[in-house]
Amino acid sequence: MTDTVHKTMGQQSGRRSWAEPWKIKMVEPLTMTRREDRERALTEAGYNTFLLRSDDVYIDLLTDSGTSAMSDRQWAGLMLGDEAYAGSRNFYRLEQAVQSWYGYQYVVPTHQGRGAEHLISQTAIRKGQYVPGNMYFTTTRLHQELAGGIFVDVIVDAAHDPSDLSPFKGDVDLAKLEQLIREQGADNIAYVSLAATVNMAGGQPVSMANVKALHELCRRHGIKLFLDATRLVENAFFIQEREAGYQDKSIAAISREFCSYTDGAWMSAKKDSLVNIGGWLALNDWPLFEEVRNLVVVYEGLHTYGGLAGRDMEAMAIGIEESMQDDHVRSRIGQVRYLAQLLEDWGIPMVMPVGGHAIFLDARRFYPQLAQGEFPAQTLAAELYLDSGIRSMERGVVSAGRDASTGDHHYPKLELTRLTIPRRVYTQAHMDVVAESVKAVFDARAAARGLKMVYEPKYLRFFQARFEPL
Ligand code: P71
Repeated sequence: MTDTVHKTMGQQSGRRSWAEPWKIKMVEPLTMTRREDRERALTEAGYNTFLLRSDDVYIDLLTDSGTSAMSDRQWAGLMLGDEAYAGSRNFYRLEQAVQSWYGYQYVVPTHQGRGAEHLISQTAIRKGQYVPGNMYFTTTRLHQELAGGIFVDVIVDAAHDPSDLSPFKGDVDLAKLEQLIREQGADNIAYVSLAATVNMAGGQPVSMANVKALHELCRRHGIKLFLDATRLVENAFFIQEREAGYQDKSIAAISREFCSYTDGAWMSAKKDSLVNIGGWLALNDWPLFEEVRNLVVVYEGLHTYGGLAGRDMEAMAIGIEESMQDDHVRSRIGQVRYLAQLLEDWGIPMVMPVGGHAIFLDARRFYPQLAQGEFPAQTLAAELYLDSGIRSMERGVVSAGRDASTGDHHYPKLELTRLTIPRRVYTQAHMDVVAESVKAVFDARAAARGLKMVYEPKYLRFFQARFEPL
């Protein structure tokens, strides 16, 4: 007998516990790995977590992209796939879902987000035009650059500071945008590229006030505003929580209002929309859409399937509806916050406030002894894997790549390691194991020595680069 009185996590925090609005119907066994196996696997993978086999991973927090669990309704939807080459009924279901939940008029499916980024970049950017955005995303910026565009970061300064507690660190700095318009002229701006939430800033939201003001500014100058809607419902949650006047509005209503201030959107449905593959591009402007609809047949497939099977479009249509439910979003972000709370209490350095889809550990503060060129965030991802078999992702100097004109590394202010939480996949007990591993790696931080890059591919180098310990 011990005299310890155990308490639930809710009781420890002086609140009633909450739980997910679903129960588990099917389970997938995980590989339990041993330290010596992990050492071998990581060496074979060139110290790059993208090159690990998932069989060598215990808890996979590489990404929330395509890794979420579908519902029984979505799985049932797969059986309703109409695998016609043209005019599949599932396309019309998807089109209707995008029209009613996001509010755009014209829709093409794409195989995933970057397929849609390719189409919008190729049709809406003229060579040499500027594309201002609220911080870069890797694939988004690359497609803009491949189309001849010049990306300019116009996010608020607070986004680059991991300890700035502003509630809307995804906002566009309107003064920065106005200055760009003044200097370059509205005609030299292809469109404004707005992401909600901002992945590379730590999943930070954009306020409704900001998108509204941005809409007004763009309208005055005749510039289009396009939205990366990949994690919009998570953004809507933060608006509901933090912005005056939105507490009683639903996630669905907030999302729809947000979209109403934009001229179109691209989507990686592998995130918010709870599918393993899929995306779309939607516009309100018919002439531009006509170009997109023509180009999609070159790169993705006919405009009524865009690289997807009918069943994928059905699962996406159902996923869109599920993703917009308040209880779902609350529990999804609640789980991210549960992990964050433990880490915060233990003094682990990370981006604050915590965003919607992930914890971003601050590798600079983990490893002050490492220069950025010794890849602190890549080192932290490697150490976490060695400690417990948890897979995370580098989001620092490796991800930032090289400057297209000078060939030097981009040295981003943020040097982060992302613990990304798939939706509806892991339990609170998994989160406890993750928290304890991060703590163990933090306690051993003084021993870290850093890495050197020994192989570097030309595009999106972080996927395939190889490293060796220093
Ligand atoms: C994520 C991903 C997937 C990814 C992409 C590149 C490097 C590593 C991992 C993808 C996004 C995203 C946003 C805001 C567009 C895409 C591309 N994110 N916009 O976070 O987060 O979508 O992957 O479906 O092509 O792990 P796609």
